[in-house]
Amino acid sequence: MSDHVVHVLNGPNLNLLGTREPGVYGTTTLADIEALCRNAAATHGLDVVFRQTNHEGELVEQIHAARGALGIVLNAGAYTHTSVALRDAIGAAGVPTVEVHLSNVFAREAFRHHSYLSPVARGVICGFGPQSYVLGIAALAATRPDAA
Ligand code: CA2
Repeated sequence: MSDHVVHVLNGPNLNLLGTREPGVYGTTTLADIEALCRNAAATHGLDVVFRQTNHEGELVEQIHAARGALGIVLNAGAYTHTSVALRDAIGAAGVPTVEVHLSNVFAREAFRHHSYLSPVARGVICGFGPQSYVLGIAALAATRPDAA
């Protein structure tokens, strides 16, 4: 079984973290976030599958591939605000999904205030920088079926 595994999935442009726009997204790289996620998961006895893609259909495939996992921590990037396909994939996969964002999307442009994913997400965490991912993993661990 893969019910001790959390899939941390990242969408478009997040591979550029730490190299561009540090004023908005900080100086932490995606590799740094992967290390944070692996450490956080280990404290809960969980393993991590960590992936990034710039392609919407690939992200759909990665969500499908998470079937049977404990959960998904998903930063879909800009697809959050545009993608019915990702929303349908989350619904179809039936895996608890925490939508995360580095920035506080509600403090930014109006087009970032709407998410196609939030209605099918288990919950949403935004605005805490890389800690949004750590909090997402903690939320899945705290609400897993065998949690006290
Ligand atoms: O705050 C977040 O995590 C976002 O998901 C980031 C997305 C943005 O479209 C969402 O509204 C909020 C953008 C990710 C782009 O990442 C970059 C990193 C470095 C340089 C440029 C973009």
